[in-house]
Amino acid sequence: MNVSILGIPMDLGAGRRGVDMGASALRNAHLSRTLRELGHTVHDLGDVPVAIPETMDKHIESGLVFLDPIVQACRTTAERLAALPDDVFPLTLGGDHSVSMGTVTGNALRGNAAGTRMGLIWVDAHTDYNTPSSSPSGNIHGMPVAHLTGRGDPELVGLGGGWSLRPEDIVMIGIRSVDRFERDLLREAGIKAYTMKDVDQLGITRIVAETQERLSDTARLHVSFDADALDPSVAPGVGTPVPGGLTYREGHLLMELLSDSGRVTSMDIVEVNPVLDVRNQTAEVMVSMAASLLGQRIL
Ligand code: HAR
Ligand code: MN
Ligand code: MN
Ligand code: MN
Repeated sequence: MNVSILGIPMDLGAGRRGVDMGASALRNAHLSRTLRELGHTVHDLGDVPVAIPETMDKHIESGLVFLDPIVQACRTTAERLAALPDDVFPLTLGGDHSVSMGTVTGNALRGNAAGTRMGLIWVDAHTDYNTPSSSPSGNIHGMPVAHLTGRGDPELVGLGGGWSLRPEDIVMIGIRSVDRFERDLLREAGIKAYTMKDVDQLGITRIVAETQERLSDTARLHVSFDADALDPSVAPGVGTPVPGGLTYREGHLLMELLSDSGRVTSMDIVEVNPVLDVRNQTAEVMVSMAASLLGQRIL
């Protein structure tokens, strides 16, 4: 496969600094070499330009922190991805999870498949379904999925130029932190979310089977993997750790089974925070997750 790596070194959507260095940490953990060793052709397209928070006022517009520079970075990201041909597998590196408004939009509008239904598998401790009015923090990384489905700030919603994701084409896995009003919005939208209780009870194998069934009407799948979906013992380098996450093997099994499906056409790795990490462990684990999604097997 032709894999194109694109970094979005942005922490403007998060409540604390550091995930802007995530893309660099993932490259440092031998991402390209690992994927080449699997037989892929890998091109690193470099980074999308992102404003530095210290150079700006922390302007809060209608409850949103750093709205303008986030819109800009997401727009550039979406344009870069939409311009890539169909046979490329884009692997996008955050950055905080607000980058996924750009990555999901860009991938949905990419190549000949532009506009056809794309399923979104959101692997995360959080549902990221706040709107500007429901958000307890104003941090945009808690809001990308709501905006992708057309609710929230008009500029962020408008990134797709009229395109938006259908709520029934989204499946979330690893969930264990949902805000009060966010829960009502999720229910109202009818988005399927597998909590950690579901992971414990059903297991990853059944969850992936159900997910395939549910997303069978979509033409392709995008996997957005927030490192905080993993248990903090496995992935300590994240800004918003929540106890009780996916084990190392659950994370890998999820990637291996999604890889077996042959339907995944793009992936994000987000929320890796090297400032809080232990000897780049989290970046290394996330590189191994990407390798499993891109075909690495034990035997
Ligand atoms: N729900 C909280 C908020 O909206 C925090 C969620 C954002 N944290 C993440 N995203 N890492 O998955 O502020
Ligand atoms: Mn190493
Ligand atoms: Mn997230
Ligand atoms: Mn998260």
